[in-house]
Amino acid sequence: MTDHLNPPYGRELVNLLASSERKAELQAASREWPTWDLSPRQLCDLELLLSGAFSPLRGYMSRGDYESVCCKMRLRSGLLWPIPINLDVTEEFALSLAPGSKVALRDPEGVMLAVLSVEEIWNPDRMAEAEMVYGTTNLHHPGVAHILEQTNPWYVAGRLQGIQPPIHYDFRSLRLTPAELRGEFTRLGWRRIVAFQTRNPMHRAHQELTLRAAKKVEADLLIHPSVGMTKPGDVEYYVRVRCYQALLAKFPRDTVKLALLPLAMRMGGPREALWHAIIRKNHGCTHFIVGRDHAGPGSDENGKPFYAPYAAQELLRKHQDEIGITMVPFNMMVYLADQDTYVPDSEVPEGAKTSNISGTELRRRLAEGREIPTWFTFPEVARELQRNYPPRHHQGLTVFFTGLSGSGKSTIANVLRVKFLEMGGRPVTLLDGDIVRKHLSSELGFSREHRDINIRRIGFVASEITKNGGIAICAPIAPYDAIRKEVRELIQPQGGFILVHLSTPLEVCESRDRKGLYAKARAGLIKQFTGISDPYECPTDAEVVIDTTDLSPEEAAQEIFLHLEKEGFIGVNGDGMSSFEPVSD
Ligand code: PPS
Repeated sequence: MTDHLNPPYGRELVNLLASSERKAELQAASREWPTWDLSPRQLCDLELLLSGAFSPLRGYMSRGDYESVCCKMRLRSGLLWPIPINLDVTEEFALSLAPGSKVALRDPEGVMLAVLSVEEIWNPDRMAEAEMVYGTTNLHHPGVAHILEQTNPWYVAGRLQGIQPPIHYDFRSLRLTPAELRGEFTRLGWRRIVAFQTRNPMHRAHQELTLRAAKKVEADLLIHPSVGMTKPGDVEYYVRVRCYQALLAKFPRDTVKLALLPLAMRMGGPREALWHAIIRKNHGCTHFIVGRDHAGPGSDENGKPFYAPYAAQELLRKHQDEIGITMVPFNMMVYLADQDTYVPDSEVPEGAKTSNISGTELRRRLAEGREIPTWFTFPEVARELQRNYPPRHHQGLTVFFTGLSGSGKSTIANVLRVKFLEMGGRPVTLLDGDIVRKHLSSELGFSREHRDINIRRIGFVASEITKNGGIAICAPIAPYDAIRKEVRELIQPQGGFILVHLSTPLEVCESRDRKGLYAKARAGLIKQFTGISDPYECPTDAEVVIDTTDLSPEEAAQEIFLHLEKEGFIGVNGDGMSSFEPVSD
């Protein structure tokens, strides 16, 4: 019995999972139906539809509901609902459907998760949707960018029958559906529950804020982080969850619970705050904390915030009674150094000195291996972040050479390899042009298409090495700018990426002609030879440019080393380990 808990939104907790007999029928019939492979965002939405976190929705919105939600924030029934929930598909797929069609919705492995009974198919005005839901069509808004750049152009409406929820192997004991969480609250004897939504690691300010909020309304606390898709660039949820787990010990016993919400956030500010509140009501919560700039997407290209800092609180204040959840509003918490305490910024005594560390500053400190003060975050949380965001000289790194044949790539790359080995600390792999062509790309020739495939393969291997903390030294000709940029995009998020352009002029390379290839190319014996009968696009984005005409390989390698040192990729003691040592467990 969970009757004493806050009732679901629309009074009934939706559960779209079909009975076992029905599932068997659906599975047998599904052979005839078209299949739609769900995107990561669609998987999140489906999971919350199936579990009833989006109660009272029973599927993807009809066109009427969608338009009403966009313009009036209400379903056609009049019920408040701020965010459209649709299945977006390609035009080709949409045109293969008709009302009455059934679609098998599958995960990336092909497992059928649900059956959609198609009711409507239409081509929405996504620009108008962005304007109405987010109040802007500016692509710097991640919600807008998603609608306009990643959402498919056709929407399909219809009811869902669930076969099984999306499969997760991580943090299973923390993944609780609304029904499971309600059951847990009942077991614990919790009635008044205040939920805290977050997409960031929690520091001392958040711990103070949530504790104060719980005390203020005499409620137990649910820490309910979004672990679906959040804002691009956020700390990945595996790390965050370990930070939250470390933080649990900082709360009074038996008054706090952690559960994960597979929500794909839209960064929709005020409207999203209403949505978050509805979802928490469905999980049985009575109260919901809304701080400064809730679900805020940040600022536009001119530094102007998309939403006013307390716009989300204003909107929820207006609608909280109608939703049936009480907002616990909070100002930003700041640290009063003199009193070693946190207070809301509205309660700072006049003239008092306050401190704060922004997300950007925190990332900078981590990248530089600097200390993170205990007034800002608990040491257990700091340790978790340091472990996962090591300073640059502990991160993986790719040094990517580009230049003509004979420009010195292989020789300098080899000097660099030996120097890194001498330094120790990170494993080193040399992906030299010739070696790669022997082992990884032996079937490829020198057409643009084949060269691009070759560079893409090198980039993939280097990105894996970089991700796993090693050093990849790549030394192909890589004559085309677009593919070099693609490789940079692939590797940069995994660690460091340094493009080194060996700009040694063609005449010098040709006069060296160590392999006799230029002579053959001039004689027409080798076709499509870079610099002679094939193009070389000089990079304009290289971090280091070296002309080796009058430089020894050691001197050239030293230039690269100096750059790596300046950028923090080599520790100050030059040993790759430097002054920073991760705090041992
Ligand atoms: S690419 O364009 O990046 O895929 O080229 P890469 O894999 O680095 O291979 C270049 C080496 O292959 C030899 N070789 C040629 N180079 C350029 N053009 C043509 N047509 C060609 N045919 C063979 C040459 O030895 C290159 O090695 P390096 O070390 O650059 O001299």
